Amino acid sequence: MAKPARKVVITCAVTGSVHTPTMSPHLPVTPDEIAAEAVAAAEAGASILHLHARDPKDGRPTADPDVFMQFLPRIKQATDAVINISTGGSSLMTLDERLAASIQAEPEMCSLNMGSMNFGLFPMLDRPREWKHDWEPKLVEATRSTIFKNTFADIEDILVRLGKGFGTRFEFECYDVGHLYSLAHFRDRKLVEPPFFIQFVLGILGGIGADPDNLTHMKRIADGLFGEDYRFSVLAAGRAQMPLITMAATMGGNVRVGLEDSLYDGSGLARSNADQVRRIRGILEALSLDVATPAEAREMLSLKGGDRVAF
Ligand code: KMH
Ligand code: ZN
Repeated sequence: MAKPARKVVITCAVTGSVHTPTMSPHLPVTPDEIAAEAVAAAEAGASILHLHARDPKDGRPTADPDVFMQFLPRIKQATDAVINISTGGSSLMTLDERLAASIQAEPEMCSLNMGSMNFGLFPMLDRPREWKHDWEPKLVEATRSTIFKNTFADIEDILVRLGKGFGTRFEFECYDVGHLYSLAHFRDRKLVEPPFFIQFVLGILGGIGADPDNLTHMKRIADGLFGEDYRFSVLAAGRAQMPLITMAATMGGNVRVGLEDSLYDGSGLARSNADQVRRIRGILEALSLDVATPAEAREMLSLKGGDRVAF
């Protein structure tokens, strides 16, 4: 019998903590904006919504669970999409701060960053601009001398508290080949169970570059380490986003879009997250690839279900 057609999971990362309000007027900041953008992205075809929170007053990244709780229930009520909460936050937050919202919300899915690293956003200061808020250039400059800390102890802590504690499963953020070996280490210690959902993160300064050879290399190494036990997805920073996620789809992978990863759509600024979802959806359809529904994504990734969360 012919194999059933492969479905492609579209994740949309709605706001993140990389970009700042001055960089795009379309970046959602308030709980109302984050909820509206997330719901529109799901309606456009995203089956996973990767979410960060921002301080409604000035758009700076926050990990405050009270802010998350102003949009998580609304998104859940309006869509069937899988809600995936960031545990990365920003490099200025402590691990406890980064985990607080997920511990309260017990979500189906969280991100899990697979290694400590430099995470350089400071080249964005090269372009002169009138900043709307003082915190923006300060936060971007701070990435020259701070470390995005994700030690083995931190990773184990997240796997135990969220994974074993609440049945939360993970988007394993792998920014370089070594991070795949770190995931294999936790697999060998039986702290994580397949199927693994591995996000190959390309183009962050401090991680592997956004080029096609690196994507094929990441996949080759992951194939050797995890065989049939994993699904991969790709996110690529900035203008590399669409070309590399298109390549990922043709290689059997899944895709991540959203203003967290790139502010662009075609030659200009993306006017919304949903625009990027529609853009990749059109590309997938032109390649005769079907988009996974939330139910199909849940089945592929063995998620616990949207009714087993605490919001
Ligand atoms: N900002 C991305 C490069 C997280 O939230 O935990 C990776 C990310 C990390 O989404
Ligand atoms: Zn994120």
